[in-house]
Amino acid sequence: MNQYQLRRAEVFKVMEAGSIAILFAGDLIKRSADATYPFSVNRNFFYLTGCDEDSLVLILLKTSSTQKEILNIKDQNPLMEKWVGKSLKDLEAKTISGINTITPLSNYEPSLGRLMDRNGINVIYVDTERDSLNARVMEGEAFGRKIHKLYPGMKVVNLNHNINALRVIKHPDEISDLKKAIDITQHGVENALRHLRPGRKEYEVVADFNHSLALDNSDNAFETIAASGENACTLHYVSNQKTLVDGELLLLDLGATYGHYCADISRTFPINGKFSDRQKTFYSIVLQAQQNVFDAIKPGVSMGDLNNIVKQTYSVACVEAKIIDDASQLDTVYYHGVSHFLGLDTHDVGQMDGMILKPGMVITVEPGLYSSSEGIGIRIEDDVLVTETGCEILSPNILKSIEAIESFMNQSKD
Ligand SMILES: [Mn+2]
Repeated sequence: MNQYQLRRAEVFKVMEAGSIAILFAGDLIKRSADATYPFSVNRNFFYLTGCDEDSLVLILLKTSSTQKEILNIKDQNPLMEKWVGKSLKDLEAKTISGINTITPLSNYEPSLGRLMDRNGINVIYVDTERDSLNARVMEGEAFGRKIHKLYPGMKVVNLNHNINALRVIKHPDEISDLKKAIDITQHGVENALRHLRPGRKEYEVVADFNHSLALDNSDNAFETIAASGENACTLHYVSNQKTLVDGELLLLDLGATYGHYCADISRTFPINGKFSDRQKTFYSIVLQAQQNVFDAIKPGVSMGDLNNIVKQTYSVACVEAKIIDDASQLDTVYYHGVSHFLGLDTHDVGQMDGMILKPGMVITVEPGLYSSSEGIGIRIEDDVLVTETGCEILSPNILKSIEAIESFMNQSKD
């Protein structure tokens, strides 16, 4: 069985007999006139099928005696293919997903009605998420509402948290995709660094990163942050307009994707190629906090524990370095969490609250330290796999120590 088959088998375990689960790849979203935004597949759909095309619909049927999988793909349209290229074919869909029954989308609604009728279906599972009362209605939610209307009394259940829980534990194939995304990110960081010098603009650094990503046939996992000097104290600074000043630091928070898996890396570099003593002091404290977190990561530890380690490190070191007067001022120089899940989404799905680390989880470790009065903002972020006994750093080769950064920056200027 391939990975997608194994994942669907896990979803079947959650389903009651006499039920159907429906998942949607998502539709193209109109931009203007006949232009659409680039398609971005629903990640749970992708996780369960491996198929990456708009409009596809996955149906899982479970009765007391059988389990059936159906993938609905676009009706074949040779004329349309002359304009937009080939759509997913039967055999291709079958090979990728491991689903034997592939049917055209035009068949989906009539056949769904029949399936429900003939199999005594009384539960419909959808996958829908809503993080705000005013968020756009997604396909899964719209379908759930339609079922409520058409089949009074039918139970509609949301599978979203069940699928998210599966996604939290990564398979070795997923780790391998993440490592590729991280390698591409490393190329991009090094290209940006080769061209980094005072007088250039923050957005030019972003352009150098993006140029490298494009050559690696990759894309941004999220909007790149290139924040120099005091801008780095704004956590999600993305306007990237400032001119790089000699003597200031540049904070980069960026990531490439591979097969939809996201890298998420932060590095902080001296714009002129050399850290000042004060910058070194800040940098070393953040590096130490990150190392202390790495040392603590193992199954059974909570994300809250990890953040406390950063705070403990800082509450001594930052007072000693006179960055703050006493530990009570800590939240003026450190004001975010140290970790989040990483995977098909940059801020990957999974319940964070009270989460206890387990082998196979992938998290970021990203302590930061920000003093706007000193014009210094630093964040160092690596991606980490939780193992049986500790952790594996997935991004060990991206320039990080003061010596490595300075030596790279002073050799490779062109
Ligand atoms: Mn991050």
